[in-house]
Amino acid sequence: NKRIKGISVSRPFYYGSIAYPLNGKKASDADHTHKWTVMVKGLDNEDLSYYIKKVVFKLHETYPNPLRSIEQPPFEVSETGWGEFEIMIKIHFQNVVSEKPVVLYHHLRLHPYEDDVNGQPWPKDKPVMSLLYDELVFNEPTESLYQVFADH
Ligand code: SLL
Repeated sequence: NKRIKGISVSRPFYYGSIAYPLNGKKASDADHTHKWTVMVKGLDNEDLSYYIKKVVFKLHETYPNPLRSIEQPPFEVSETGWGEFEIMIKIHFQNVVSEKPVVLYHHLRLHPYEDDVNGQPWPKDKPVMSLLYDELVFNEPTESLYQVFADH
């Protein structure tokens, strides 16, 4: 599987979280205040599975089975809870990519940092989103990866 010297290819994606206040709605646990989802997703909901094999999310150890391995899209985990913490996100690539996994860290946000832009308090039922745009860059891709990307 020969590599192509001197070039790199890249793919855009989003990663992060969205959290909804439960506002007293029943959760599995009475002290849970939010429902949240942490995710790795494509732009315009592009299916990323042609180059991503699985995504492992490492949650806080207060969660049962904190290592959550998601083997097909959507690459996301939804939970309820009461606290913010750092989530480790490990992206494993399909064999054709011939690259080691990439590790990202995301701070799960449940609470808005500031009041609304108008100086109004953040509405109690408004979700809090922390979604970041990034690009996965592959230097000197294999010829087969180059072909897979050319076909998508
Ligand atoms: C904090 N350092 O104290 C953080 C830890 C952990 C949040 C937050 C677990 C819920 C469950 C949960 O929400 N953990 O036990 O099911 O803010």
